[in-house]
Amino acid sequence: MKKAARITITGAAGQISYSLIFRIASGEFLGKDQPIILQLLEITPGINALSGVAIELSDCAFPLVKEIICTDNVDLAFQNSEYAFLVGARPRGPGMERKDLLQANAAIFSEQGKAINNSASKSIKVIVVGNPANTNALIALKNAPDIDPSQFTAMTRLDHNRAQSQVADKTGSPVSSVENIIIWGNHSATQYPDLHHTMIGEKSAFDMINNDWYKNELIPCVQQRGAEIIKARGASSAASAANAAINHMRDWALGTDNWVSMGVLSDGSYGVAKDIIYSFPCRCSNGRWDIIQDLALNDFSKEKMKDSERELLEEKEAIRELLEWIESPSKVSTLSGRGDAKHLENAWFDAVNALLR
Ligand code: NAX
Repeated sequence: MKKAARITITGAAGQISYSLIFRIASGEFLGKDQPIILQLLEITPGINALSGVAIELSDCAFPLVKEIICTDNVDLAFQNSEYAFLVGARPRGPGMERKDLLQANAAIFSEQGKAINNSASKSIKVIVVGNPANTNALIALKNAPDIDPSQFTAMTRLDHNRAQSQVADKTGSPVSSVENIIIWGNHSATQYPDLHHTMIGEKSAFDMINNDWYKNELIPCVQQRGAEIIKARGASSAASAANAAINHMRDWALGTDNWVSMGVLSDGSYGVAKDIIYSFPCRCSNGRWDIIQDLALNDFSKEKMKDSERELLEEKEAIRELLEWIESPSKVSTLSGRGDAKHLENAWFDAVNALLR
């Protein structure tokens, strides 16, 4: 019998998790022979609802589930964790601008990044689902200096799957025959679904679709798909988001021959600014991802990729003070003339609170 793998899921009483947890528990993530321990995190007001999820999990009698930990303690949730699905996030409230949302989430993902650094396995693999996912992932990784930054990723796989499915429908092809889809950039309306390298069986996608459909229907459809679901369902995408999170983590952990889109820390590939979490085409093997290199880009693609890069740089600017604080907290202590740990911690919370105001 294999040793049980520890899997953390945050926002565990929310709607995405309600689909995600049960599929992970049934073995769809790591396989039917891999026992697991579920470490489920909620905020304190969500703990009661989470206990209901735990009861249902127990009632499923999943053979692979060895233990279920339900907690509002961040360190406990990440204790020795090997895989983390960061789903919980602060939703946009009435009158909240994107900047407010970024800053509110910065506080959450800073705390979780620190807990991962202090408590998790050093080989942990992290996917950030909670929005704004790319910038939340950046904040988490900056708060975890002892963990390799490549172990923090953001989810754009749902966008990738949406594009793949649309192309299959349009061309009447099996979805599995549509390969080499790319989502570049941010998980937002500036993301760029790129079909220029997409193959359908032996054919290039552009032999079967026309440019007009691609530019005027496919791209806006994928960019706006979340809003379309909210309008139809009265709630945001949940089952498809959970499915994409499993696809992303399974391919990363177990490997795949397919191209997959993942938000990862930019190393400057394709001229994208370094040090933002940007979605690139990746290949996964041996538990790591690599950006697929040397793809030709036309002017249309370059322009769309820049638009999304610009938005991510703006998001980064909105949380710049927090990032500067993380990178050189000593400046804060020097300025305030207070150097001990408690004062540093207080200064951190002051900085977060100042930004939240
Ligand atoms: P829900 O509001 O149903 O659930 C979120 C849960 O997170 C709640 O139970 C809440 O109590 C909990 N939570 C909030 N702050 C927390 C914290 N600090 N620690 C632990 N738990 C916390 O939202 P749901 O529909 O599940 O969506 C979750 C997130 O996924 C949202 O931010 C949403 O925008 C994002 N999405 C991201 C997608 C992507 O492709 N990257 C697509 C789907 C989804 O829109």
